[in-house]
Amino acid sequence: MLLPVMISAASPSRPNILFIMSDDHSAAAISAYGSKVNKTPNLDRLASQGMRFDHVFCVNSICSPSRATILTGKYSHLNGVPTFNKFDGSQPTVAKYLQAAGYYTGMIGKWHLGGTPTGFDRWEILPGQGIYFDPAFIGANGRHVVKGYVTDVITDLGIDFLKQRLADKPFFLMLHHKAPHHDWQPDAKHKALFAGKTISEPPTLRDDYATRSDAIRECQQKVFSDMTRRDLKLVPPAELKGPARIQWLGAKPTEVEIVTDGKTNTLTGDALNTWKYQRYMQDYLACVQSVDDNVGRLLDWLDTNGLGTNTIVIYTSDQGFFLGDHGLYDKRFMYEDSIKIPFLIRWPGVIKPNSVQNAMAINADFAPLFMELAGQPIPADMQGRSILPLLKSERPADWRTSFYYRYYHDPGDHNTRAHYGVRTETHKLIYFWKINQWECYDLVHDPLELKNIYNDLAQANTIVKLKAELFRLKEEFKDDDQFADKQPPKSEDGQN
Ligand SMILES: [Ca+2]
Repeated sequence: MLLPVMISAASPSRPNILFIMSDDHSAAAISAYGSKVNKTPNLDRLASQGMRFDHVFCVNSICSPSRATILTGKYSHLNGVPTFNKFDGSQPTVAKYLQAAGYYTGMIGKWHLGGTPTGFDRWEILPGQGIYFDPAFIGANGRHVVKGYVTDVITDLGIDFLKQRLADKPFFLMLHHKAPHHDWQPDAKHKALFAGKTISEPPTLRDDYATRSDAIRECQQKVFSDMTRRDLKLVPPAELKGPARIQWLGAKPTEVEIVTDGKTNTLTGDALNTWKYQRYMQDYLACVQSVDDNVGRLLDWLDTNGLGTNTIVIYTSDQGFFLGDHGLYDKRFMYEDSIKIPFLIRWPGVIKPNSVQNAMAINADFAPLFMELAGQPIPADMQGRSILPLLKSERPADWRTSFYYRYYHDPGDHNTRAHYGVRTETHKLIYFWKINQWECYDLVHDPLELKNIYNDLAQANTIVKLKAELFRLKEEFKDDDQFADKQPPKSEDGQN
C-alpha cells in the first residue's frame, strides 16, 4: 500500500538509527541495571554515554508479538500477532514509513514473524528461531549458511550493512540477536568464563506461591521441575538412538549424576534444585557475555568510522526474562522480571551522558519515536507515544502513569494462563480471564510481588480504582477481546 510521506528527500541532519535488540535479555543481567550475577562493560558504556530507562515494558511478553508491536506501534489485537502467528507484511510498519521517507533500512538477525520482511532495503533473517552455531540466513537472494557463532555472525552482517549502506541516506538498522534465547548455547570462549562459577540466587527462587492465583502453580516454566535434560545440557547414554534419545533428552530429571574430581555424585531434592539453577544461569550468562562483547565491537566500529556522533544507538530486548525469580525461567507472566525490558540509548549532543529516565514507556512507543526522529508525522493509528521528550529529560505533564498488558498464548508452551492487566506507578492488577482469577500487587511495599492483595478487604477501594483504570485502558486501546477465545494458527517458519 502507498504510505503518505511528508519529506521525500533525505535530510542530512536526520540521525541514523541503530536499533540493537536481543532476545530474552533480562535487565537484571546487565550491570548498568545493578546486576548481581554478571558484568556487561559494553552495555554499561551505552548507559554511561547516554540514558538508562528504568521503566520500559513490553505489552505482551513473548517473542513474535513484541516484534510485531515494535514494527507497528500497535498492540497485538490490532497488528494481528497475539501469539506465534504470521505477521501480515502488507500492513504499514515503521520500516516502510522510514524507507519511504528516504532512510536506508535494514533488518538483520532474528525476525520470527513468519514470511519475509517488508520495508527493508536489505534483510537477512534467521529462519524461525535460528540456531547458535553455523546459522542459516534467508535473504532476498535465498538461503545461505554462515560459519561461526550466531552473535558474532549477526554483528558481522550488521557491520557489513553499515559498510555497504547508501552514504547519501541516513540509515535505520534493526539488528536482532538470537541470544540469549533458550536453549542457551554459548560459544567455548564465553562458556569457559562461567563454567563452575557459582551464581547468586534471586531472593524469590524458592517462592511458595502462597496467596497467588492458580496460574503460577499450574505453569510449567519452573527451574526446579520443568527444565529438561536437554535444557540442562545432560549427555544421553551413547547407546540411545533415535526416538529413545529424544525422549531421554525431553524428560525432566528428578535425579542427576554428576562427576566432580573423578567422583560420581547423585543429586536429588534441594541439592538438585540448586544445581539446576546454576546450570541454567551459567549458560544464559555466557550467551549474554557474547552479546555484550559484540555490542562493544559495533560501538567501536561506529566510533572509528565517523558514525558515533550522528547515530542513535539503542539496546533493548524483546521482553524480560525470569532468572529464577519466583522459581521461574521464560517470560509470559505480567510480573516485573518478564515485562520490564532493558532500554539503553546513546545520542551524543542530545542525551545527557549518565542520565536515568524513570517515566513509564512501552515497546509500542519505539515506532512513534523513530517516526519523529525521521521528521515524519506519527500516524494516528500508532498506539504508542514518542519518547523523544524523555530523551531530552523533559517529561510532558500528561505522560502516561499506567499501561495495559495482555498475554494470549493459552493453551500454549509452558501452560501459562492467559491474562490481561494494568500496571500503574504503584500497583499492578492482573486478571486471568480463562480461570476468572485475579492478582493485585502493591509495587511500593512489595516490589518482589510476593503478596497478592486482591482479597484483602482493606484494599477494596484500591482494587475498584485499578479495575476502572484497567477497563478504561482496554477500551482506549481498542481491545474488544478480538483474540480472547481463539488463537490464529501458528506460523510455519520454524524450520529448525
Ligand atoms: Ca524473546
